[in-house]
Amino acid sequence: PRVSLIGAPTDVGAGHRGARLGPEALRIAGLGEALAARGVDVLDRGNLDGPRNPWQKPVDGYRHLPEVVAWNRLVMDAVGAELREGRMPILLGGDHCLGLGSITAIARHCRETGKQLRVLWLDAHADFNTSQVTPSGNIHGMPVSCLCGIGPEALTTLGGPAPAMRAEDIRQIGIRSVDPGEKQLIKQHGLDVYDMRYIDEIGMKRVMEEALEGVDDNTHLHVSFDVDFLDPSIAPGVGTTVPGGPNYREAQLVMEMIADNGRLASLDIVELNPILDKRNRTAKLSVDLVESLFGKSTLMRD
Ligand code: DIR
Ligand code: MN
Ligand code: MN
Ligand code: MN
Repeated sequence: PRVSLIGAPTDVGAGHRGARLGPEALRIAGLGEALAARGVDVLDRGNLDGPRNPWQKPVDGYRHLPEVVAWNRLVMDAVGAELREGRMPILLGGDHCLGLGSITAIARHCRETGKQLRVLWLDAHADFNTSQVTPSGNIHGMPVSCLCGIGPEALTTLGGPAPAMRAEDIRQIGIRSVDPGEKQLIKQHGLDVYDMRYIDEIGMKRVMEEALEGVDDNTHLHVSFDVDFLDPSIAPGVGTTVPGGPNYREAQLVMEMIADNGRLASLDIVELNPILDKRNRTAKLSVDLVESLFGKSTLMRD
């Protein structure tokens, strides 16, 4: 495959500063080199340049809405440009509000090319809040609702008429922190959530089989990887750790099964906060997982 790395160094959607350093942390951990070593044609497009983080309180339930809109426009355009060139975009965040711009571009590309969309949202959080129910005003807790057409018009219509995506196009995996109002919205909109309890009960292998069901040659598979998906004992370098996440092997299995499926067409790596990390270990683990996502495995398998 031909891959383009797009850095989006911002934390305007988050409640902690530091995710703006994510792109450099991933580069320093060797992301580009690891992909090249797997035979991937890698182009590093450098970083997008959006507004600085003004670090203000929420207004009407949204923190930094104009800045979030500006960053997401940049991301949408950059991701869209790679897709039109037939390259696989890897978005290096930045906080998870950027999933909105990334997936808006991807969903539009799917409409233009007649592909079915499947999004795997790997996260501790459902990111399905609205301004009415958010406990924080942080827009990184809202990209999924915005993609489904629920949210401020500036975000829901980023790429044309809302919704950018249907609730049935997404599968959420690893979820273990959902806010009270968010819980109701998830039920109401029928989101497919594989929470940690479900993973404990049926195991990661069956969860991934279910999440990938129907992903065929006519499907664009997008992975939105919030690094706080991982258990904090192995991935401390994120702003909002939640205990009880997938362990090292469960996370590897997720990536290996996506690789085996063979339809990965775009990826976000978000919420990495190297300020909170030790010796860049969370970025290194992320690179390790991306290697599996691109087909690295212990043995030759058939
Ligand atoms: C919480 C935390 N649900 C909120 N969200 C996220 O503020 O909306 N943390 N996405 O990473
Ligand atoms: Mn394409
Ligand atoms: Mn998230
Ligand atoms: Mn999260």
